[in-house]
Amino acid sequence: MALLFSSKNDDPERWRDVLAQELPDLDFRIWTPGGENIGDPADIEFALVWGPKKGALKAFPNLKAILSLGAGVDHLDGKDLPEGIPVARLVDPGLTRGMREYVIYWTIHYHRRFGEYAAATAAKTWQQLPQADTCNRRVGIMGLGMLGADAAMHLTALQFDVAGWSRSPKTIPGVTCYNGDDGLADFLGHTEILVCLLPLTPETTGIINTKTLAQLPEGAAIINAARGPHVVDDDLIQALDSGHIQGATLDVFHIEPLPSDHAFWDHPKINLTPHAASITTPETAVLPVAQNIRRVLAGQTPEPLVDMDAGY
Ligand code: NDP
Ligand code: OXD
Repeated sequence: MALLFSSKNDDPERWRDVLAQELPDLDFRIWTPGGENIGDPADIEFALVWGPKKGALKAFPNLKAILSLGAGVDHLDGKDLPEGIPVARLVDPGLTRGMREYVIYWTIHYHRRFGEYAAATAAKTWQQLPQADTCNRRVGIMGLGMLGADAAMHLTALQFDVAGWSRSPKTIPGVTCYNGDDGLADFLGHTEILVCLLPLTPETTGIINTKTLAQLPEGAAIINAARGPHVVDDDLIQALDSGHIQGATLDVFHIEPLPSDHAFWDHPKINLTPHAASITTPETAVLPVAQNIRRVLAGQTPEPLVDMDAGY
């Protein structure tokens, strides 16, 4: 039983070690562009990947499952994958906890105006600002999946006024749920702090643009922890410069690493993190990965299965 590991972002040796503890019989092979180390392609039954080379996975005739090293699967293109092989994305409690922290931290940053206090500190200005109550602060989460629903529930526990938007209708206790194109304008109109936790699909690409930003109330803030192309960069800069949007926290970008000449780096109303909202940690992520391998070996499908037509 062999697994092919292919990722430029993840440490193969760390993954080899943690997988060996869970599945001692697993033969761990690391992708190399020339095919060295891979051995006989017929041995490969599992592929654990982030951004594999186009078409590369079609070379393995006995592949049983493709396991994503990330929650998002926009690094995979259905056209490049072998037909009929299940693809599972990563759902890891450690990844979920990391995202929860990121969303709560930046929500509180805007809610409690800590950016303004940092600026006042730099100017040695002693001035208290009015303090709003969480009950009156409206936070809107785009995407109510594993990460969005978790963040929504924890913000609700902090007594924020939380809404969410998804493709299909949802019921989450304490969260006002909107869905579909018809629900978007209402959702945005009620959102002072907008958190994007959508998957990147043709429908969600460019969703944070001049039109949707204008639907947010004056002074709203943006937190994008999903994917860079959800945002139309120039539209966001314009909305920040006009003052309609007070600030944005961006973890993800069209090009990563963010090019050094990109306007986001120097923008006074933008906080940046380097795709670090929640980093996949092999020590926790190995459990769902190993569980999926066991499931497939037992004749079951890996979970959660990706609908490659929908793109998530
Ligand atoms: P899920 O697949 O569990 O959830 C996706 C959610 O988005 C679902 O609620 C889905 O609706 C909704 N959605 C999808 N398409 C649309 C649409 N067209 N209109 C409205 N809602 C839509 O994903 P996760 O929560 O696990 O992850 C979300 C994303 O977060 C990942 O795809 C990834 O890009 C990003 N991510 C970023 C990380 C970082 O460090 N920056 C780390 C991990 C993930 P429905 O429920 O109806 O299907
Ligand atoms: C993911 C990511 O999708 O790290 O898991 O962005």
